[in-house]
Amino acid sequence: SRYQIHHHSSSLVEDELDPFSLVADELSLIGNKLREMVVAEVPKLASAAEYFFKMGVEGKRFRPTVLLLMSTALNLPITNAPPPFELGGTTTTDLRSRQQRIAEITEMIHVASLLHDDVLDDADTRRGIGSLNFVMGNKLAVLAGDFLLSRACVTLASLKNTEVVSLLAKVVEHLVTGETMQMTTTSDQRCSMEYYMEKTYYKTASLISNSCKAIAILAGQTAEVAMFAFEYGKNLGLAFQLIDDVLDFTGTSASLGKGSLSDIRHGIITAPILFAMEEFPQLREIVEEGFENPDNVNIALEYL
Ligand code: GRG
Repeated sequence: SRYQIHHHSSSLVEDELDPFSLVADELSLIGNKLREMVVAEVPKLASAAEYFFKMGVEGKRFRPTVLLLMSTALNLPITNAPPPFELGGTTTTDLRSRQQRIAEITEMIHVASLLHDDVLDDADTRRGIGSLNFVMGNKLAVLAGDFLLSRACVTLASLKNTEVVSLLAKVVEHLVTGETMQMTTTSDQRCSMEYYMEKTYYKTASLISNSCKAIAILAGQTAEVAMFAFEYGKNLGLAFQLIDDVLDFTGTSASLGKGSLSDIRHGIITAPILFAMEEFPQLREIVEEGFENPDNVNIALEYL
């Protein structure tokens, strides 16, 4: 809901370039496929696994959107003609459907990481509803995340491309690495922009960059083009997390689908604080004292 689709925009140009509406039909196919992919035999596991794939709580689908657009860009032969901004082109349906599988796998890995993240953070809200751990307990939330990862792996293996398998398998390690870096920091690390950017690559950008690269590999593009796709996804992912971190300070519960100020209250130092610290070195003392004391949250906010 933070990136609303404006179906009734008055400007034709805006409509044509709205990335979400360009792939809206295909995104709904992916939504259906995801619901099929998460069907489990054991009823309790089934209801846990399908929790965030139901209509209305499917999130922004940012990653699948980017990946479908990446497919459109990379499956077309390079000509001097302007990009048609249309799906299909010379793309074979077989290639396109293999790339749709990447979009589904990526979204499934993403949701699995959200389920585990909410357990680690003891979060009570996600996407505007009770988090799965809050509604069904930590144990089922962990198991549902594991289940989604397994289903993602099976689909990944079915693509029979070992390079793509290792790229996305590595991403899971990166998610774990980023999360571990976030929860085990020295005071110097917490105040370092370099550490923040490295953590952000692992936590957020790696999934987007490596899945973009996977799209390029399936398209049969050269290693150089695959690297450009990776770089594009990496920068987009870093930008996405920077915006997410700003929104944590500026957003409302309604726009965020969870409470605001959750990072700082958990003692997680993000870009807005790091930038403010460059301008106001005295803020570092507050950061070092920590944010268990809510007064310190308010004092830090004064500097933003
Ligand atoms: C089990 C794969 C796995 C990982 C375990 C917990 C963990 C390690 C990693 C957590 C990584 C994490 C939560 C990163 C944050 C990524 C992020 C920007 C989430 C918000 O994404 P949006 O805004 O969410 O795209 P929606 O709800 O729209 O899908």
